[in-house]
Amino acid sequence: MVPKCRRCRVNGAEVYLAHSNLSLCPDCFMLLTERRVRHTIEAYKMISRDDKIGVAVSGGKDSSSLAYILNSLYNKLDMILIYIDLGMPEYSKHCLEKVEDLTKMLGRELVVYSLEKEMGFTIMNLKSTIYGRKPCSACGAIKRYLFNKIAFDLGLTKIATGHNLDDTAEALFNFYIEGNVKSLVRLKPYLPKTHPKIVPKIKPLIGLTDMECLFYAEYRRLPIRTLECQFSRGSRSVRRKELLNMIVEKIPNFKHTFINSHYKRILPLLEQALKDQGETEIYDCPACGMPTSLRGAPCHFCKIVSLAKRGEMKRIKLEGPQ
Ligand code: Q46
Ligand code: ZN
Repeated sequence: MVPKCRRCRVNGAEVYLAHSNLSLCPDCFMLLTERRVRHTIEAYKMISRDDKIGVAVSGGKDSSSLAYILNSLYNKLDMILIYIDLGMPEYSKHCLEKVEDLTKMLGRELVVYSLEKEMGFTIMNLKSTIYGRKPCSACGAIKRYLFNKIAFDLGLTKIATGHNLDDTAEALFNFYIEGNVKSLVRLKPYLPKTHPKIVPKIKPLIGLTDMECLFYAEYRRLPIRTLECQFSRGSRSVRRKELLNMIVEKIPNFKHTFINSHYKRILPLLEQALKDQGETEIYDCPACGMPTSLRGAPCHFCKIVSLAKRGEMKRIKLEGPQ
């Protein structure tokens, strides 16, 4: 017999949330998911009435759910969608179609930035220049830089990204293993303005798992991509997520506890330690004028662009928050 939803006690439960031992029907699941996002936004004071928000969308389940939830929770909010076309054959076009459908569904404006048209190269060009390696760290650095630059040029006050609990647990896990304290400190649910050209970043989905975002997008019938980026399979981040999921099978609330302890207990200590060491300085890139943690040297984005244009991609260390 199908168990009843623990919330309404009327409908049959379809979703089981192991971390809270809760079985829910689709309606109650969607309602609870939206409430949890609102709670995250309020807890971290992510949004204020006069904000102009740019939602970074990719056609995936997370950013589509994010745009939909923000649109329904704050329908008076000044909000646009931003999509970066990375120029990957088939995949980028497919994602853009989904993003355009979502934009129509929400009745919002969409800004599309084409890497090829604006910069003269695509992620495929990078691929051919990184000997045998996936272009993901360069791709991530490009997207972080461009979302910030586009939002800054458009005069937006915040950028909302669809990073969820699984993404965050995976990234924290990686930075802990690497001992990468600077990146650990920058990986926050709400990254405030630390330089006049840095647009604050918010992650309203940080309390939702991959599975919750997927179910939400499916129950709401959001247009989401059905293709995966050719470089995502078997990547290190995917393998780290699989590893964490194996732990969750034994300890269902492991990721929630890991993230909560990090933000409540460890992050304040790390932030203080970096401040004491004077490691929080931000400089202007001599090539593009945008902010960088590198003193007197071109920022990571400018390095990638110049190497991509010269057709060589050396092993460069790319740091930074998601
Ligand atoms: S788009 Fe870019 Fe991802 Fe593709 S190349 Fe890697 S980072 S996998 S989110
Ligand atoms: Zn630069």
